[in-house]
Amino acid sequence: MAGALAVAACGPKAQGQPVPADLPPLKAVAPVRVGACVQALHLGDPALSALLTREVSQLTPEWEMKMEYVVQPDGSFRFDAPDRIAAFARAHGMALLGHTLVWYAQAPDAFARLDEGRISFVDAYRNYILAVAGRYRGQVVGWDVVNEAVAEDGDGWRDSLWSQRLGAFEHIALAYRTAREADPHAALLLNDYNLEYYPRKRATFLKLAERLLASGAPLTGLGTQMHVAADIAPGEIGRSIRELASLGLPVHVSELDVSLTRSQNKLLSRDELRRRQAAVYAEAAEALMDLPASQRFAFTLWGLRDQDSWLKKENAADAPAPFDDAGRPKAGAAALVEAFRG
Ligand code: 9MR
Repeated sequence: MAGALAVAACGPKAQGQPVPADLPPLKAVAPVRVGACVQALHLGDPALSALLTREVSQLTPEWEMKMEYVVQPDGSFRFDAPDRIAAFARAHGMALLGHTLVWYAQAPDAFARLDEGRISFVDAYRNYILAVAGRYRGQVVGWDVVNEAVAEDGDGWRDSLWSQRLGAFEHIALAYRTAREADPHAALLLNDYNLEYYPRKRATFLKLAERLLASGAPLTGLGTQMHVAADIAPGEIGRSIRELASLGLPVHVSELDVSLTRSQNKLLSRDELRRRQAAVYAEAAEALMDLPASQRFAFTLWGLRDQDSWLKKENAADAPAPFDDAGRPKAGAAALVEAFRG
């Protein structure tokens, strides 16, 4: 009844949809860590840092812990921005998720033009992982060790500088072994996207995880990014999460956002897409909540506010996040609260 009254006494209408005025923080109702990505640059925005502090219990650096930031043109490393994110997390009692050590999409020139007379490629690769995972040892709950390893059509693994120089499977296994060497306690995750859209990609992703485990590589969890569109068929997210959980490893909903403008179904009105967007947020949370507690790693949103989302930079008409530009909860945030409460 209290819930019904709260809904009746609606606060400001966020993006046209009524949201309870007294919506509790996500982290207060979720039985898992709730995360968000963040850029060091944005931590200076007091409205954002207040929203993060109120809503989430885990942070993922959106890009400043990747090679594109850490590796400088001369091959040296810089950590000022990721250190600021780590300090913010620590100061606010939040967990920190390292993202990401090895990504096919990022192969800095410093690696490509390595003088192997001075250092072998394999040593440079290991040194990088040891330096980064070692620096944040004891500060991170885990790492997305290898990001997006599986080909989009599910036909094997992605080609990259790393696979070419170190071997398609070997560079992946080596990344896990080296990350474990650097940090004995961090969760070591394999992270990928479109797993809910492409069953073949999901199957290859699971096979890769199985092969890593069989080889003795210390893989301890699976991340499913979930950059989805609001018109995704109901049930697909739940099916994907259940299948991913079949290996028995913890599952991380690692980068969830729900695009309006990427929807393929052009017959759906903007209002209908917003309604579906809230339902998709709920389905993702419910699917994770349906797993045994030991298999729920965390639930991470790739941007709390619309204005911070990479999708909005791609298409200004998008509004993929659970909070609007001003940080007011949208129907998606209300749906998450309901779903977390069970
Ligand atoms: O949202 C991130 C964007 O700000 C960065 O410019 C980009 C490249 O580093 O990465 C985006 O995040 C990606 C994530 O790291 C991996 N999965 C897909 C995400 C969206 O592209």
